[in-house]
Amino acid sequence: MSSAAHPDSAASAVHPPSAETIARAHVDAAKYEAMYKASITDSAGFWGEQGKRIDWIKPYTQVRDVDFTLGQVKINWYADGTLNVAANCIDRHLATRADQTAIIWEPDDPKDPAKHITYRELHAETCKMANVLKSLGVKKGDRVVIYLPMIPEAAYAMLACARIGAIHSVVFAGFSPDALGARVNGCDAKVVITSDGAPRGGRVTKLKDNVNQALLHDTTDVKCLIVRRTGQQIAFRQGLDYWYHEEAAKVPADCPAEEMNAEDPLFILYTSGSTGQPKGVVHTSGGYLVYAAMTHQITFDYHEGDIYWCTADVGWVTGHSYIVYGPLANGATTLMFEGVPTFPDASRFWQVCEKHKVTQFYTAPTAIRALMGQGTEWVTKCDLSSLRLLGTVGEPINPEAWNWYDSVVGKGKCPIVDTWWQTETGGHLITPLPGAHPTKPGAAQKPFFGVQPVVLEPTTGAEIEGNGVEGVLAIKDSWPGQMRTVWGDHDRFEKTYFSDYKGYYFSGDGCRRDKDGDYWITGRVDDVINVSGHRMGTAEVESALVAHAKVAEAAVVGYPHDIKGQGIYCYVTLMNGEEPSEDLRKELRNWVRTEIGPIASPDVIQWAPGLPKTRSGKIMRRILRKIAENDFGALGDTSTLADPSVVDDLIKNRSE
Ligand code: 6R9
Repeated sequence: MSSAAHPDSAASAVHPPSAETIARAHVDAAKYEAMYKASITDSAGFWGEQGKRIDWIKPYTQVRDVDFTLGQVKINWYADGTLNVAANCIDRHLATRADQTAIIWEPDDPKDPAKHITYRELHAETCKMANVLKSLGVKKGDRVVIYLPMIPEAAYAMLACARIGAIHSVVFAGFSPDALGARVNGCDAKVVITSDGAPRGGRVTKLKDNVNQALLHDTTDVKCLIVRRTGQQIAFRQGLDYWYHEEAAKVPADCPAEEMNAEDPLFILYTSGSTGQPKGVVHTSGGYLVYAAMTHQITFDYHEGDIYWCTADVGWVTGHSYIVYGPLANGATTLMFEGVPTFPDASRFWQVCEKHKVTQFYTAPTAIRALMGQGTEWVTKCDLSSLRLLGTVGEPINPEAWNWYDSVVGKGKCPIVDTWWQTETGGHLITPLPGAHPTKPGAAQKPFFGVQPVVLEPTTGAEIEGNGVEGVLAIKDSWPGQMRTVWGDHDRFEKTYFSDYKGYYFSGDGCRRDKDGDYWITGRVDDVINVSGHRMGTAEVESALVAHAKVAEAAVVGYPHDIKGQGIYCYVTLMNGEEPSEDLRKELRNWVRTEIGPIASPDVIQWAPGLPKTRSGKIMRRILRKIAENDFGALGDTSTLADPSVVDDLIKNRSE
């Protein structure tokens, strides 16, 4: 992949919004300036007003109570208010839009019929799911793991938890049994909701088998609720397993919505960091919903009657905020897609846009690059005249992909919002707003309301003022969608995000601020890699590799990959007496796939007789990254290495 354009290069052409876009937009340039200023100078006043976009059972009187000081970090928004998130996403729309479609479900196989679920039906289905969970003993505050394909039941399950005050933790259906088991244990879940199988791209993953394997050594009697999707055979655990359709038939289609405090956890979502195992990011109810709803409306310029489609999976935060919570809080019609962009062929996305007359389309650069490589005919043969706005998320977008998206998909008429945010941030933090900002290919551009990005000098942590500067990206003050803690480990929360740069939330990303004050995200500056928009800690892949009996040591780095953005490059040192071979390479690749999941599949495994280490034994990843990038001229200082000759060996073996 060519990296994001340098802000001063010719590729950074400016695309001003059209008069039509400006006229329709909720926010134009002048309004952005005024609102942004107000959001910073009077944060409590601004968010106090914005909080009213959702319904409260007991209105809040306190807006914010925030401290970013290491050792006493606390983040509270609307703390004395009470509400129910599911009631906000469903019940409050019933008076005005009960018969409007809430969810359009498009199945994996285009030959199967799509489903249109109205708000009235969403209410009944969510209530049934809520009552079934209750019948299995789930109470307010209990954790429920959701391990489902992209089927409507995934949304029902999330909303059902919210309705009864249970905390959901959605695990992407592509994760392995081990990864699932770790997450079930990590949050001490009472119930896992899954399906018999998950069809994707014409192939079926045996989800229930994975759950059985994940729970093999479980002694806490985790129950499992199984949605029938494929009809395949499954192994039932007597006394612990329940078919959803059988249980749902026994319960009423109405269930009261629990009164929740604004700061009660809504969900836990595990995400990768630079050290250790994935951490459970905790989002709470009130602030998260206000922020998801507001960003969904303004960034995507959502209006009544729009058909909005975000292609993410609910296993990631993008699916939480921009398939389920944001759109439904706004009473929107949100499209849920079970399949993949290239099945049955590379026209699938565009056919779905045509079929359902999609107005806003939100996807990841990796998908754009993959489809771009297939040629334009797949796009041009579809009628995309309904499209009004395009969005991207997950990784920096290279200008070639941006320009293709703009001209071939958007026909030069759709503004592109390149939204920078993270699992931790709950919603967009830096993004152009369609009617307010001329866009630049590859730039995430402007802070959303209330967001104060700063560029820090990486070593000293000093704020770098002015424009035309580069450093690491941190945020100065809180916003309502910010994560509150790491599940069960507030210390880790503080250490991870507030200890490197005192007084700031540190994002882990690098960035530039160009001459116009626009932000360009340059990618992670820690040991997190971004493979096809999926976040992965190199430490996770390393610990999977060293768990193999023949592996003595492993070091993993990212390297530029044309389609995936970054690929996974593994240096592996074998145990004494073990011989490298193609078979072993295959075996290790499969091993990592089973330990973590197919998304963690190594792209390159290089045999490394030794790894470059400092005298204190620290692996010098900087050098390994350069070798993986084939950039041998810029290895930097290798004199502190315990044995500098290992570097020559690695370079020699690089092309093998
Ligand atoms: C929402 C999401 C977060 C990391 C983040 C950054 C990268 C996301 C981006 C982007 C450049 C964008 N990232 N959006 N980089 N431009 N528009 O992706 O959350 O899975 O937690 O990943 O993704 O590196 O730090 P998450």
